[in-house]
Parts: sequence; C-alpha cells; structure tokens
Amino acid sequence: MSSLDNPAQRADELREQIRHHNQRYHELDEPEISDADYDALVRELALIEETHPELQTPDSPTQLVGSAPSAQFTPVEHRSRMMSLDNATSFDELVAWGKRMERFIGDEVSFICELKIDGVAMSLLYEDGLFVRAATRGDGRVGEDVTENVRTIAAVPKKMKPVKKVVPSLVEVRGEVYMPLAAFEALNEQQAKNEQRLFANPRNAGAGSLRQKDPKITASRELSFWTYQIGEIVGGPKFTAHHETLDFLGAAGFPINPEIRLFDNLDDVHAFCRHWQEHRHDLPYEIDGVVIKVDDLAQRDELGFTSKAPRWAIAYKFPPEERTTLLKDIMVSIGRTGKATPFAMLEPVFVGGSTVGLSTLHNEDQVRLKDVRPGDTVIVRKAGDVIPEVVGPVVSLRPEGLPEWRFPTECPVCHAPLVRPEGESDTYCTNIDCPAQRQGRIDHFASRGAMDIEGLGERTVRLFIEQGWLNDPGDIYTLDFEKVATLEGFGEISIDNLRAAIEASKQRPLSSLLVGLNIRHLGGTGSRVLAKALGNLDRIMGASVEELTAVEGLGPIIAQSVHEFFADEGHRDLVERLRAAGLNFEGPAAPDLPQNLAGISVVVTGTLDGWSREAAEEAIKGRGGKAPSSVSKKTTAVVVGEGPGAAKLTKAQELGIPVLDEAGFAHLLDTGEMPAAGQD
Ligand code: 0OX
Repeated sequence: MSSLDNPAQRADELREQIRHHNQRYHELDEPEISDADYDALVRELALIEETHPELQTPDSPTQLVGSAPSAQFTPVEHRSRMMSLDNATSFDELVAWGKRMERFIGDEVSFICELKIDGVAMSLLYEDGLFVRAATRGDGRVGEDVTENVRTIAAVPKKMKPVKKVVPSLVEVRGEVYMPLAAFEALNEQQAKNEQRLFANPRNAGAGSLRQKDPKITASRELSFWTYQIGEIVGGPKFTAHHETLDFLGAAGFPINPEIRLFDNLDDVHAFCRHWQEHRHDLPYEIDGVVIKVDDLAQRDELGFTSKAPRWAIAYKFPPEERTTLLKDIMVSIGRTGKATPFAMLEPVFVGGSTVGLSTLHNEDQVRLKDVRPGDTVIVRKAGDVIPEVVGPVVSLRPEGLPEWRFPTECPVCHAPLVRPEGESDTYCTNIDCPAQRQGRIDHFASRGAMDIEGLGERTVRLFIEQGWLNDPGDIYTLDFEKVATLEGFGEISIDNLRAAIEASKQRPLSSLLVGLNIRHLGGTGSRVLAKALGNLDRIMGASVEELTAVEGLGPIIAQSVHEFFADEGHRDLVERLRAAGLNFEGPAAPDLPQNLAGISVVVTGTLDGWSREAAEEAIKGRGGKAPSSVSKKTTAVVVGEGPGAAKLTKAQELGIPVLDEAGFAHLLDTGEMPAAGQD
C-alpha cells in the first residue's frame, strides 16, 4: 500500500508497525529491523502527517519518545521530560538545520558537536552529591528504575566531587550507558563457549545487561558511561552555555567524552561529522552519528521544543552499516585445497556503502552458532573496511517450521563425500580430481602472487577446463593454440598475448613456482625462505623433514607439509612435466625487489582482478612502500578495484589524492612512478 493511494490507511499501518518495533527495541532489547529501516518507517509516517495534518493523532509515534516502561522494573516519573532527537540523514539536511538555527536567532550561533553514542539513554539522580537513582528513558515521562544495576558501573560516580567547594543539593544528569567493543567481543566469545545465543551488537548487549533482575549479572558485563546533559540542578552554579555545564560535570567526576568540540561555524560542524563518519571504527566503542547542539542556553530557550524533541539539537546519523534482508539460501563453495566453505545467498541489500548479495559463513560451527536458516530474515553488517557479515537471524520473524540448515554430506560439484577431520573446524571435499579444486589450483598457479600468467584468469581457465584441455597446471604448457583459436573471443592478438605470458612464466623465480604448486601452509614468505635456503627444486624435493625443519624461518608444520607434498607420486609427476616444459627450477629466491616505493603510501580498496588484497599490499610493502587501510593526507595514491569502500573513494576525492585502476597500479609497481594523467 503506498501513501499516495490511501494515506489514512497507510498512516495507520505505519503507526502499528512503529509501535511494534518500539516495543521490540525498548522493552525486549530484541529489534526485528535495523535502525535504518526503522527510521525509514518513521520518516514515511512523519511525511504523511506533514502533508495531511488532519491525519496526525496525539498518540502517534511521531509525537512520542521511546516506549512505555516494562512491568519488570518499578516505574519512575522523570522530574523533567527526557526528550529524543530529530535526525538528519544527509549533510544537506544537517546544514539546512544549522542555517535555520542561525536565521531564527538572527545572530551568530556556536554549535557543540558530540559523538552520538550507540547505547541506552540514562537519567542519574544525585542528592547532596550522592547517587540515589538511575532510570531509563522509557516513554520520556516515565522510565524504569535500574538503580541497582547502574550502581555496578564503575564509570558512574557514586559521589560527586565538590566543584569550587560546592555540591548541589540536587542534580539530574543524563548520558548514555554503553558496552565498549572489547567487552562486547569478550561477552560474545563467552556466549559462544557456553553455546548461548550471540548478541547482535554492543547496544543490544548493553541494553540486555542493564535490564537484568540480578545486578550481579550486570556487574559482570563491563558497561560504561558518557555524560552529555544536565536535566535539572538545584543549589549549584548557573550556566550560560552547554560547554560550561560539561566542564562542571567533568570537574564533578562525570566521564565526559574527550572528542566533544565547540565550533562557531557550520563548515567546521560539517567537517567534524565527515571526520567521524570516516573514523568511527577507530574508537573503542560504537557511535552511530554526531549530535549537534546549540551551545548558548539563552538561544536554546528561544528555540524551544517540538512535542518530542528540542529544536536546538539534531542527530546527524551516519549511513547505515546494518540492514535486514532475506537469506535466500546457504550454499557451499569448494576451494583449491578442497575446503568447503558455506556462504549466504542474500536478497541483495545496500549496506555500508555497497550492495551485498553474498557473504561467507566460514564453517559449519559458525552456521550452527548463528543458527541462520534459509528463509530467515537476517541482519547483515558491513562496517568500514570489514568484509560484510551475516550477524544473525531475526528469530521473531522466522517462518514456522523452518528447518535447521545441515552441512551437506557430499561435494556440490563432484558429489564425492565431504569430510570434516577430527578436531578441525573445516570440512573438505575428498576428491583430488574434483573440478572445483582443479579450477582453484590452476587459478592459483596462474595468479599474480604465483606464476603471474596474464590472460589466464578464472573465466578462461573455466573455459579450457570445460574443453578438457586443462586438468592441472602442467597442462598450461601443452595448450594447443590452434584449438584455442577456434573458440569464440580468442583472436590472433589475444592468443599471441596468452602464448607470450605463458612463455614468460617459465622464467619466474623458484619461489613463485613454489607458491604456485599450492603446498598446504606454504605462502609467499615461506617459499622465498625455502628457495633461498635450498637453492633448487630438486634439493627441496629430496629434503627430509629434518633438513626442512632446519631451514631458518620454516616451522615444523610447513616442513612436514612440504615433505608430504613431494612424497606424493602425482605431485612428482606434475613437477616432471613442468621440468620438461622448461620451467625455471633454480633459486635463489625472487631477486630482491626494487625499493621503488620507499616513502610512499598506497591504499588498496575493492577487489582487483589478479590480486588478492593481501598480495597487493605485500607487493607494495615488498617495494618499501606503506599499505595502510585508511586514506589520509599522507596517502600517495588509492588503488581501486571492484566494489571499493565508498568512504575511501570519497576521502580520496576530497583530498585530491590520485585514484589508480589496476593498470595504473601495475605501472606504479614497475616504475615507482605515478601513471601519466589519463592513464589512471
Ligand atoms: C548520545 C546523545 C544523546 C539532549 C537533548 C535531547 C537529547 N547518544 O550520545 N542525546 C543527547 O542529547 C540529548 N546527546 C548525546 N550526545
């Protein structure tokens, strides 16, 4: 139903939905939808009520704060209402609000910017300096008495310090109880160990910890507190500006967030919001925006309140990093080692700056722990640079009778049994000839980090496997190019290029060949160490476990794995075919790389065709450069692949940092020089 067809009916629907979600969020600590989806419902309702004022009702959720207190705790009437905040979800809305403030006041306005802590709003009451009561916001008028639980929070002062020798007879302070990220992670680890359901995020964990009947449980949960407002003060100093109240609260012993800033213009407010949008994950606690407040208290009085929020404050909300979507299916992919990795097929959802349709679920235990089932509504999170993840199901929305997901017992590609070795968390396809494993091994052999055969990417390898031309990396060197020429899309030039790339790969250093062979546990560093120490492939093949273990920098697990690899007849046969093809078997390791990137800093974002992120960063570091994960003024260039982090791109553009594609990156690595304009 769209609001255009029947606005009255749509408004009713929205009110009912919003009330339901208010209860799930505020009373049950178990939201069913993400904050962003909730905000969208409220905005839609507010828009209908704005365009059809006759449809507004006094009990509409747009006119109310939070949710009624639950019967589990004693109700507490607030001495003055605890308001909520209006939102701005774009910089344009934020600046429009700021200009409205300036226009209304008709004078200069100073703004205080505070990080918007993603926690639980709390009112603390002090009588003669002693902590006597804590209450949640509830519906803004009546909250829940959680005094004994809050008493266990170390950051909440139990006794105020005198300021200029004075202790007010009554103070009500407001702030946010939150769970620091480290505590949240430790708590979830504990939950996993005890096979208990995981908390979806620190806010839910914090809210759940506060609403315990037994304060001992709250005490075990490492909650903390930031103070941001005085509700009421009797017998204390008089203030003329918000920053003075914060100074007073700090002096009285309340924790005040150190990032709070006072600005005298909107450009600086805007820059502060941009900065924290980019750096929110540098903090040890979660924030979901910035709260901007008019500093001058007389100006605040002039501005006043709407029915539920002060006009003198606004929350700039960051773009959402969590959304809910449908988990369509759970599939299993087979890697080059045979590892079977479950992954989620999602109804694509725009979150954290890009569209997410697939997400790894890592292994069998992870799926079991999260208990996600095809058909579930799930929470998807993409935070900063972190790979998108399925956080968990929204259990209350689970269709009845939805079966638990079971790890398949046979390989989805070759139908051989899947086996999970005892004591391991991973499951493997047992068929060494599995086409998926084969493809993975050949892709890996030809990749940048190994033999670097340009033109032999995943698609071409798949095509050649389908034709029956490639079974293992050895077949690359006996490809019949006359047959290749009969395939669509392979013209003379591309065939010449492919032939040349395959020829060139024969001269790659021994360490690259070792990487390409796909020996379990042996990566780039180990391969270089091995090639340098033993000098040629025959010596490596003939070495005993003891000899291999004696190589400095090679651990016993790698030594054992290398030995086992070459004991296998199939592998020895492959090596002989590679020898016959004329590949370089002689060390030393890769010639020392030119240090042509010394002193420069290159950020890689998105997926590059022939490079994993690690390989690209290793290539930069190997040449003396730095490869940090975020863009700053010190960044020399940003290399952008597919699906880049939106924040990094924006930041690069704002700072005027050159953006390179894959070809530009290759040029930079080869020459140490930035490609000429137009080439990037
Ligand atoms: C926060 C936060 C929340 C005062 C006026 C209405 C809301 N989550 O960090 N609320 C407020 O301000 C109140 N400030 C904050 N910093």
